[in-house]
Formats: sequence, C-alpha cells, structure tokens
Amino acid sequence: MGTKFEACSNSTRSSCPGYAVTNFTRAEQGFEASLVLTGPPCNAYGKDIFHLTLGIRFDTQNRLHVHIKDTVEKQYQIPRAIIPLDSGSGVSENDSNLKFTHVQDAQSGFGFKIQRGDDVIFDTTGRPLIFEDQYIEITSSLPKNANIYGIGETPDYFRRSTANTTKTLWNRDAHNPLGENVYGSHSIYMELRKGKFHGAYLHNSHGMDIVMANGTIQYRLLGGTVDLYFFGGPSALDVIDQYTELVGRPNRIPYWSLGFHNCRYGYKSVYVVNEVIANYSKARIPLEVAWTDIDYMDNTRDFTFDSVNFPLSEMQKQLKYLHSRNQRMVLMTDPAIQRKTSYETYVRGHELNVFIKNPDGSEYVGHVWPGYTVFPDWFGNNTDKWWHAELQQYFDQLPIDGMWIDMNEATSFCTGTCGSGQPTDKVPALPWLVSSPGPPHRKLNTSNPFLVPPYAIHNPQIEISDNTIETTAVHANGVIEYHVHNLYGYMQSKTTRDFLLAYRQNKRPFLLSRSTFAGSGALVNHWTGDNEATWQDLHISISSVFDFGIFGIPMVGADICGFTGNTTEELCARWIEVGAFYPFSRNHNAIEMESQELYLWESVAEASRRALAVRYKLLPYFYTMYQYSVEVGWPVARPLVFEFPQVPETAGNDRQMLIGGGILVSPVLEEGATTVRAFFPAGKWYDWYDYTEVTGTNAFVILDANLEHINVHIRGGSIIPMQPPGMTTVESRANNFQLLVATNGQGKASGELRARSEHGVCQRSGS
Ligand code: MIG
Repeated sequence: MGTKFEACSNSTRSSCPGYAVTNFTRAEQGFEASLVLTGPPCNAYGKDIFHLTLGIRFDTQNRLHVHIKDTVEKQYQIPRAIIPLDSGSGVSENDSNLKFTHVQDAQSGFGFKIQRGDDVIFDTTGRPLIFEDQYIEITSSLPKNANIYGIGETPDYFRRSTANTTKTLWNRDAHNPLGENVYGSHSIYMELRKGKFHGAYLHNSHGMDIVMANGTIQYRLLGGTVDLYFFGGPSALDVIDQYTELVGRPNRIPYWSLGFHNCRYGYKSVYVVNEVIANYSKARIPLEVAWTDIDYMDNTRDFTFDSVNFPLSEMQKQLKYLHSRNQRMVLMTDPAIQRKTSYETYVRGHELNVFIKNPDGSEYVGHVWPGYTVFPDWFGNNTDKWWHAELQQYFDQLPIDGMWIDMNEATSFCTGTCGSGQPTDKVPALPWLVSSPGPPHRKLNTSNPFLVPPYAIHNPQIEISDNTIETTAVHANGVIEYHVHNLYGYMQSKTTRDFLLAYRQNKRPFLLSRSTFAGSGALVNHWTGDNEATWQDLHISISSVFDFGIFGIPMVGADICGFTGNTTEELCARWIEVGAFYPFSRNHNAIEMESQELYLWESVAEASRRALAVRYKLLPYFYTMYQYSVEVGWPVARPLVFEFPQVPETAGNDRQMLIGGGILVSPVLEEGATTVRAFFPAGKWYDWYDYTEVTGTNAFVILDANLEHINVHIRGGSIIPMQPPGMTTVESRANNFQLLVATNGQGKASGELRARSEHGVCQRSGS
C-alpha cells in the first residue's frame, strides 16, 4: 500500500457555508425547491456549485425520492437507458408512510429529515451539504450502536460496525481483503430500529466513501448528484421488496442452476475434467454442472479453444456426454480482448470501433491474461452487435448451458495505458513474473483531478486507476471512465444477457458475473470472488450471501472449500455443509492449489452426500423461495434477524442461515469443533433428520455436530415441499412430491409450492 491521500480535517469542511432553500413549492406528488450557496465557496475538494435543484417525490406509499442536483445538470447522472429505475406511480403526501421536512439552520443552512411515524430515519440537519463538481458530502445522524446492514461489496461481518468504519464503493479485483472494497458497488443499507427496518439507497456511479462514525453516516462522493431513495419497510423483506421494485427484480433462473456445481482454475485438460465428472458419479455425489475456467482457451483468448488440451471436438463430446446425463456445462469469458492482428475477434472489433479509447482517440491498451488487451466499450454504437456476433459464433460451435463473466471491474494489470507505443502483436509477460514484487508504481499526476481526485476515497491502492482501466480513458459518448467505472460489469452483464435471451428464446439464461452494481440482480447471479481456504472466510461467506440478498442478487454463493490457499479435509467437509445451502452452490479452487473435489476425502464425500441430499430434497422449496425473489425480491438465504427482528440475539447473528422462513441451518464454523452453539428463537423447531423437537428455545442450544453432520431444523408452522433427491435436478424432479408439515404451538402450519413446468408455473398453497 502506498501513499494515501487523507481527507481534510472536519474543520475545513465545517467552514463550508451550506445552502439556502428558496422557492419551496408543492409539486404534484412532492415538492420542489432551489438551493443557493449561502456564503463564499469552501472548495473543499473541488469547486462548489452555487445553484442546486431539490426535488422530492412520493414514488410509492413506502418509497420516497429526494434528488439534489446541479440546476444546469452538468454533473454525470446514470442514464435511465442504462439502469431503468422504476418511477413508481406517485402518491400524495397524505398517502405516504414517509414524511419529508426541511429546516434552514443559521450555521449549516439547508437540512432535511425523513420520518416514518414518530421515527426520524434520516436527518441531515445541523451538518452542511457540500456540493462540488468532484466532491459531495451529505451526512445523516444515526442512533447509538445502530444496527446497519448492507453497503458493499465487501467481505465483512453482517452487522456493520458504525464505530469509525469507512466503506468504499469502487469496483476492484482484490483477493478477499477483510472490510475493504471488492468487485461490486451497492450503496443500499438497511437499519433495524426497535424491531422495524427501513432503508436508503444512493443512486450514483462515482467512487464514494460511506463513513459511519460519531453517530453519523456520511456519504462522500466523487461526483454526480445526491439521488437518494428511502424505503419505509417496516420488515426487512419489505425493504428489499421496495428496493428491488426500484432497481429491478432478480432474474428468473433455470431450475438446474439450483444443482451442485464443480469448478476449478487450473484443470490441465478436457480429459481431466472428464475424469472429475466420472469421479463425482462414482462417489455418488450429485454433480449438476461441470465448469471450466480460462484454461480451455487458446492462450486465454476469448472464444477460442486450446487445440492440444481442450480441443473443440473433445469439448463438444464432453458437452454431449453431460447432456445425455442431464448435466450441464458453463465456461468462462473475460471482457479484455487480446490486441493481436491475427486474432479475429480483435480485428472485427477494431474495424467496428468498439474499444475504449485514450484521450487522443487511439485504442486504450491494458494488460490481462493474454498480454496486451483492449476493452469493449459498452457505450459504443456497434459494441452490442459485435459482442453478440462473437458470442453467436462461439455458441454455434459449443452450445454451452451458461456463461461466467469474470475480470469485469474491469481488471488490468498496468496502471494506465501499458501498451501504447508497443508493437501491436507483442505479448508481454505478466508483470509480477518480470520483477518482484512488480514494477515500480508510476509517478502520481496530481495535476489531473480525474486521475488523482482532490478527495481520495479509501480505495486501498495508490491510485484509483490501479489494477483497472485508467479513469481518463474515454467512452464512445465522450464520458470518461472516472464517472462510469463502477458500471462496467453491469453493462457487460446487460448485453451478455441480451445475447443469451435472443440465442435461446424460450430458455432462461444462466449468467454469473463477478462485478455487479445496483440492479444487476435483474441480469445476473454472483459468486463472492476470490476467498481463502480459511475458517474465517467460511464464516464470512454467510454474511456475503446475506449482503447480496439485500442487494437484490439472491442467487449467490462463495467458492466452497476456498479459492486461494490449500483447504484441509476438515475445512472442506464443514464448507460443503454450509455451501450445500448457498442459493448458488459451487466448489471452486485457484490454480496451483491442491485439488479439492468433494470425492477426494472419505469424510468430505460423506458430508457432501448427506448435505447435498438435504439440498436436493429441498429443491422444490428452494425454487419456491426463489420465486418469491423474482416476484417481490425476498432473498432465499436469510439471517435470523430478518424473521425475528424483535429478538436482540439475532441482530448480529451471521453464523446461522435460514432458507426461506422455514429451514434453519446451524453449521460448525470452527476448527476441531464437534458441537455447535445455535440460537433458536421462541417457538417450535424440529430436527430435520429425526423430527425431535428442540427444547429450551429462545436461547442458545448446544447441538452435536460430528464431522459429517450438518444441523438443519424446521420451523414450526411451516409446510415444506420436497422431492426425494436424485443425482441430478431432472432425476429429483421425476420423483413424487412430499409435504413436510411442521406444526406450530397451535397445531397449525402453512406453506406454498411453485413448480415450474414447460407450460408455466403451477402454484399451490395451503395450511
Ligand atoms: O484470478 O479465471 O475470481 O474465480 O478462477 C484470476 C481465473 C482470474 C478470478 C476469478 C476466479 C477465476 C480466476 N480469475
């Protein structure tokens, strides 16, 4: 880690004058006003903007929109054509559950409050709004010891610390740094207060810090506008419903994607993968999808096949074989395109002018796996056409079942253009192989505020351009990367999904993306990236799955048994016991690590058979819960606090996981442990395997958990739809349905089944 640019002290900022409200008028479903800077500009980290426009709209009964923008609208805003936000039918102030009031304070100027009933859920009064071209600051008070969830992507514990915590939103390819920013940007947070939830989402693509300290939550933005949405809840599921109504409901997934997936980086050949497939079946561990990483490509070039180790004809055979057994294949595609005149994908893209540019109009050159690369510019007029045509050729050769898009933050190994001036066909070695610890960092260009912005977000790199496309690179519409960096993966997801929808018109696509943004759930699913084979990361994987439930991307999971580092037999066994319940369940391993397929150790194989048998038996239930995701955004994997918000013990619980509201999984997350200390809220809970009732609820209970055993309980009051498990989802689907009725204290239970057939969705509910 190099030089950090620290934010100026509070004293600089408190000398900012704030704004005066004028012309506050009632608009049809809200209010409008003008804001004028009240004193000399403070120019804290940019130039103060004198005239702002304030708009307030009651979008729906439980969603209030507050937008503060520069009156001339020069600041970059995310176009609705890129992220189509729902605008809501609009309601009158009287019909809204949220109220807006504003004050004009002598010291700090304009401030506002959002109230739900008597609760003030957002309050900026007493702290001046700072609105500059490259820096915006808005602050709200938080209660002491606030219960905050969301804001990411970051590998962290589920209940966020509000004691001096900075969450940075700047998409970054980073190996699992605790608490820091990684691949995606999601500013939504939810707060639990007195048993009720509310939420706030800031719609802005710029880099930002969200700082929780001293009883406040403070947004520090590198540009754009203050485009805030408030959600009234009052339950956690309500907030997520209200949020996903705004940014987009989760995509419909194919049923098979709920099966178990196996992957690794570093399979040496298609024949090795064939053996892996056979070994799973020999071990009687259900394998639904066989994945291959970039290894299959010819010199890691997209849409090519290594003619020696992964010849196309053998890949075709493997796909046929998989299909004959109702199994599937997913392969990886990266956005970066090798810049080589003999590589046709590049040549065609170059001719169609689809790549991101330097300010001088030449192609911007970065460095990824195949050497020097260019990057598709999703803003370009021809880019979709070109990308779809490349995908079409690729799919025509090998009609794979789903796609995996990686490195779309986007990752590049140089800081700034690294190939300009180099001969076009040169293929350089990876920088860390050339010199250790790598080439020296370039000199900082502090005179260019788009390379080194005056306010430095806490992105733990020397420059915000490190490891990605330089912020001064230019898109087809003239917008520089600085403003839209966080949208790269989202935009790739959109066009890739469009291709998949068009290619197979009556099939649901399966698409997995590493980089995401608000609204990505409508397009893609997600894995949490490069975790480590450690017990801590096993624990944190549960939080990350919960986080993505809030972000509206409920089809999510972590790399089972751990990506980097060598796993151990015990860790891998415990990990599949958790991972069998991730909505997206995939074993994945890094290159050069020891193998970790589930059949390699007897205890892991046994743990896998048992845990996956529970999953497969629950597939109708998982699918029904996922239908709720599609319709109203509710996550499949839920923390206890979502269902039991009144119970203080649940607030920080990220060690147990509910599937829907009715199944509770209590895994071992510690090395050497053979028991689990699990919390059971008051009510009836029954053991999955022998239906014995848990005694002494509303307390922690010690459960036995030998290495191959995963504790699963059914919540009294639920009816769980099931089918006896087969070795594939197709096999399971052919078995008779069963209903597990677990009564509550009044002898009652209710439940629902959504079962998709070729002819649509059949629905049954009952009690
Ligand atoms: O680390 O394609 O997160 O899942 O195996 C290099 C190789 C690039 C990063 C992904 C990981 C994948 C790997 N990729």
